Amino acid sequence: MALESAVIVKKHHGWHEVTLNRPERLNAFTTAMHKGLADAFAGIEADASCRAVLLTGAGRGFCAGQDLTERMDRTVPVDLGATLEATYNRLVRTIRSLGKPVVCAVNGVAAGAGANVALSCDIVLAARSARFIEAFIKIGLVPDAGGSWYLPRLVGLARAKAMAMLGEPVSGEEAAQWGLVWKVLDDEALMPEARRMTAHLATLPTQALALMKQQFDASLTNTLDQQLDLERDLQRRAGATPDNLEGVRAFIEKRAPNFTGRP
Ligand code: T3D
Repeated sequence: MALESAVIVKKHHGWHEVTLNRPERLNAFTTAMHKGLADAFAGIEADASCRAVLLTGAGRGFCAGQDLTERMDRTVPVDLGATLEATYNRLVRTIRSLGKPVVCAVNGVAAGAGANVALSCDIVLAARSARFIEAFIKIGLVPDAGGSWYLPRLVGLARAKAMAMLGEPVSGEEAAQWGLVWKVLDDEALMPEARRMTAHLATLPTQALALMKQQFDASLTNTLDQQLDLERDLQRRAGATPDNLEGVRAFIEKRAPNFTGRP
């Protein structure tokens, strides 16, 4: 019997849907899943016809973080710094630097690194039944996969620290109220809306979206002066794309634009 793949990539017209696929373990990350994700994102990066990505989980959970059964063997010393660098840090950097928007549909519980990988995506939608759990403290660890960077910026230090220190679940509803995610949706509405949104993003000016990713990431540490300089430089690049001209022409000609996403 063929083994089911830990990551499934479904290609749609203009966009790819990436599904974490270990539902019996709430899609907890294994070495095989990290390899599957690295391959999936490498393929997406190389495929110019793919202009947007949707990340979600199979079954009732989004992702329960690291598969703890892989961390039971202590007969050799474990260096979690080394595993982070090779897996989660690489994944988060890949998502953030990908020149295409990544939508995340948090379809259920998102715990530990599972929550923080979700927060690494560009637009996060949560099902009403979703739970975000910074579960690290329950096993004596600290937030990783970018969580200690995203959380204070998204929800403020008070909520970030309490989420990390208490490890209590934050509901989809609270996550939307707090600004942790873009929107909360009824469970049955989540995937149709996530797919509609990703397909729509795939028709937008891809280069401008890629530049926006750079712009907003830099804004989190830049001064206003630095950000004004960056806006000047990135607008110069956006203004040189065919999609800028197409957008202006379409407006003047009172028709829908046909963006190609080309540089
Ligand atoms: O190690 C490194 O590389 C460092 C990086 C670490 C990153 C991290 O993510 S550390 C944090 C790891 N994650 C956790 O500590 C979360 C552990 N899971 C839970 O606390 C709970 O499962 C949830 C709150 C996420 C969900 O609870 P619930 O009641 O909805 O489901 P459940 O019954 O606990 O889980 C369902 C099954 O999935 C269950 O298996 P079973 O009993 O049906 O055979 C459970 O053991 C399994 N499962 C859930 N999470 C994990 C897991 N198996 C392995 N690893 C998991 N993380």
